[in-house]
Amino acid sequence: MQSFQLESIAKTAKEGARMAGELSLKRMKQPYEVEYKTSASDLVTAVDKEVEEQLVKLILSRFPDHGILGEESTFKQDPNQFDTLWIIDPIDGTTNFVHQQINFSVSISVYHRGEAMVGVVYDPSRDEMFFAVKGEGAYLNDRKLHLDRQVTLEEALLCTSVFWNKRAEQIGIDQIVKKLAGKVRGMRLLGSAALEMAYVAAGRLDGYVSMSLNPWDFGAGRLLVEEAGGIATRMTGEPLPHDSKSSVMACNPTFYEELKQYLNISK
Ligand code: 2AM
Ligand code: CA
Ligand code: CA
Ligand code: CA
Repeated sequence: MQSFQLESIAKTAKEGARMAGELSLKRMKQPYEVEYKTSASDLVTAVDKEVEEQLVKLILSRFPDHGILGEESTFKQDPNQFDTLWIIDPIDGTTNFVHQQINFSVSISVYHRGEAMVGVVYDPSRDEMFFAVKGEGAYLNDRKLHLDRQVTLEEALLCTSVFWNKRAEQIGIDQIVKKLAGKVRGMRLLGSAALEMAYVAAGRLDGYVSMSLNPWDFGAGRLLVEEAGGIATRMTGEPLPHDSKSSVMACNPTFYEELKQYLNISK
């Protein structure tokens, strides 16, 4: 990827995240439709769809030959046929958007031939822009992020999501998380995977673990964590994919190996 293009892609990603976040905040104050996707605990709103449509429009107006993989499937072509792929989640934390009206985010990442180049997570409620470019570091607004503090697992504040279902019981991860909760300083569950990973990059959380997330949940967060000096992989230690579901562990490097010993059970 040419540096000129990387720069304009990064600029558009940031601009798109701000536009999407501001639109969500505005729509949140008006009535909107809420639907069940697969169950009462899996919501989608008219705002998720509208925001994704606006993002797709912006991206294609500037980069008509790029592909887009979005949670709400607004882009109609096969995303695998493009060298440059935008992976977007218009509202990460839809349940929080509906109930709490805070703690949701927009997540945008750009991959070139399978490699993460740009990652943006924007929290419109707090006006916090988490931003990373491959090889150029991670930022929260204008502040550069560095995970240079030594943290042991006993001192760590960990975060998890979507563990409490039948599949979790079958794999046994509910018991593993319970055991981990007894070991670490504290456990949190915020409800936006993208924001939780951004918080790991910013040192507000020391680690994040989850089963079976989609690339739009972790695509941006993983680059933020990596560029801040942390590690983000599958629970097996394998690299995170950009085109399929995966478990995720993202943390301060000090206790990565120790945490992996607890989690090394499944993809
Ligand atoms: P979403 O709000 O974009 O759907 C919630 O704990 C986190 O997990 C959010 O990042 C949420 O993203 C994601 N998630 C993915 N699939 C989910 C599901 N079936 N139910 C609830 N959250 C899900
Ligand atoms: Ca969803
Ligand atoms: Ca999501
Ligand atoms: Ca979403």
